[in-house]
Amino acid sequence: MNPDNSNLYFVTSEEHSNGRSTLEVALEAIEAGIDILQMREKGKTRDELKALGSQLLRVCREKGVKFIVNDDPFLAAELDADGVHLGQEDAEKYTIEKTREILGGEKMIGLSTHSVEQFGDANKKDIDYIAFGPIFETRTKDYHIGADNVEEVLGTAEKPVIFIGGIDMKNIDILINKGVRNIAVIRAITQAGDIGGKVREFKERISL
Ligand code: TZP
Ligand code: MG
Repeated sequence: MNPDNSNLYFVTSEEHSNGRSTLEVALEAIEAGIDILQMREKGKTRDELKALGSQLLRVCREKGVKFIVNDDPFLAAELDADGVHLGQEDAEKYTIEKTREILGGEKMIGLSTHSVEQFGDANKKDIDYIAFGPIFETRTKDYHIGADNVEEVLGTAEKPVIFIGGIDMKNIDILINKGVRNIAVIRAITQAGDIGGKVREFKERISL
């Protein structure tokens, strides 16, 4: 991730893709200009994730899109992904130190945070970016934390912060007006009728 630029971070989810495959959705999103893709498929087996991951990685590499694997540093290493994204529980299970050993120094480690306190802890860790959210209502979590702490988080951040959770065209200006330039999105892209068009719309808004 380029810390000086805006980044559109797309998180896959076949179960929220209106019957389309993640590969199909991802190909359109990559073609249209996402910056980072995270493979996050809770319903797939490890073998399925390996097969899908190697296809996604190939297309991401061709287009200069960073490819991140959710949850599993070993799978990220096997696939030679650009990094891994850990939730708070994953980080407890593997630890950041062990994840770094598994992946090597050049790869990215991202960590999810859900409060200002967790964000403060993450800020001191040997990780490459921090995800903060869910900001707005989302299908994936049963709570959301709102946008009130966004400026504080941005003001104290020592690494790139990616805001996530329920972000769509109707609420993105709330974040943009607070200085946000990195956003992560699932449904606003996976459920768009015109995936490429939606990606370009998001890119335009965060690039202003
Ligand atoms: N972590 C916090 S919110 C979220 C994750 C994985 C889901 C975001 O999905 P959507 O559809 O963009 O609300
Ligand atoms: Mg996880």
